[in-house]
Amino acid sequence: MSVDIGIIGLAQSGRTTIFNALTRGKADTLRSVPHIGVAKIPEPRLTTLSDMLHPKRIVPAEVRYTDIGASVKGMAKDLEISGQLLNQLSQVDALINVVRAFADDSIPHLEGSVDAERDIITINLELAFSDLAILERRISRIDTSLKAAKPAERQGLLREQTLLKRINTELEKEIPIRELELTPDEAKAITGYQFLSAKPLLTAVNIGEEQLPQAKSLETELSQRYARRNCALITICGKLESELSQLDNGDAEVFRAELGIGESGTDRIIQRSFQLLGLISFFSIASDEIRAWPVPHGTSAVKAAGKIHSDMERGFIRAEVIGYNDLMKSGSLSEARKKGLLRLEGKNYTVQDGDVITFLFNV
Ligand SMILES: Nc1nc2c(ncn2[C@@H]2O[C@H](COP(=O)(O)OP(=O)(O)OP(=O)(O)O)[C@@H](O)[C@H]2O)c(=O)[nH]1
Ligand SMILES: [Mg+2]
Repeated sequence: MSVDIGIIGLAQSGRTTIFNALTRGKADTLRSVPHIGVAKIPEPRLTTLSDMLHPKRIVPAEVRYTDIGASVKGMAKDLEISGQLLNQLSQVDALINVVRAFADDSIPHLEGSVDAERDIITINLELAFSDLAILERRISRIDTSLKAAKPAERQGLLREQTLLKRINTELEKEIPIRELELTPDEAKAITGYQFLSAKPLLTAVNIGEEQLPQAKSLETELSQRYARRNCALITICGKLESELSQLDNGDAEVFRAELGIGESGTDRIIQRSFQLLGLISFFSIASDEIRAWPVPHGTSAVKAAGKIHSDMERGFIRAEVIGYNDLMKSGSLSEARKKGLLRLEGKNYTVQDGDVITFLFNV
């Protein structure tokens, strides 16, 4: 599975700048076209594992970022933009909304002033409008279908319509779908619609360098107001991070230390989006390669094998599993084996974050 994240926001909010920071890219900020790039998910456990097992290669998990290119403002009204945009947006697993907080008189704001909270609300409304338009169409289409429906079909249609109407009512009260309590069946019934307000959302407040001393307090304050279920908020200095992303890690760290910013802002964005998606990592060790794989919480061993190769899923026999911490305590795989810490697990074993797994399979 590749993880796909869409970067949205108002015009000139810094989307392409943050896209460049995340992907270590050099996309031209002057051109408002879609950009696609890949970022490696920072995973310190890969380094420790590699120090212990000395593989030839280590392969981190990846996230794919799409800088949508167009502003989502007015998306629901402008049908021509909305068709294309919706197509792109509906395919991503999560959204990052870039909101401008940096001050710069040479870069005029669409609304005449810089006001991050206003823009957060605007974007949330845009996502809700887009979903409301889809809901309205679908609800009336069900009305039409019901007239000609056979008794056997009626029940399913009515159930779907009741659910859609309930969602519609909540959205009209400005409650996004990601905040609703849906049963697994209900959630499944609406996945096909790819509602935008149902996607996990990370709001990235793009601050200027001069705001760095307040980054933490601003983040806490805005998070209290806007971070909810499946929705988080962080502050990031996009311009600085995009410059640092062009340096090698050692040099970037020296600069960070000088500026008094500890953790890398891009690492934080990547990790937070990973958490928002409910993903965990397991590690495979095979043919001199250690590799991190992102899977949703609750993934079974056989499905995890399928992430690596469909043959592994089909011919699955067993998984040889050890938790990351157990392996670290043992000091080596052979020591862990001696101590009986390597477990043999079957198809239905639920993979845990940090599991180090070797799959045994038939081809
Ligand atoms: N001063 C300052 N300028 C920034 C910052 N972040 C981005 N910018 C500038 O703001 C302008 C817009 O940034 P972009 O990354 O192109 O924003 P965008 O949302 O992709 O813009 P469009 O795609 O053109 O709508 C560029 O000139 C950036 O250099 C920042 O933190 N401080
Ligand atoms: Mg751009």
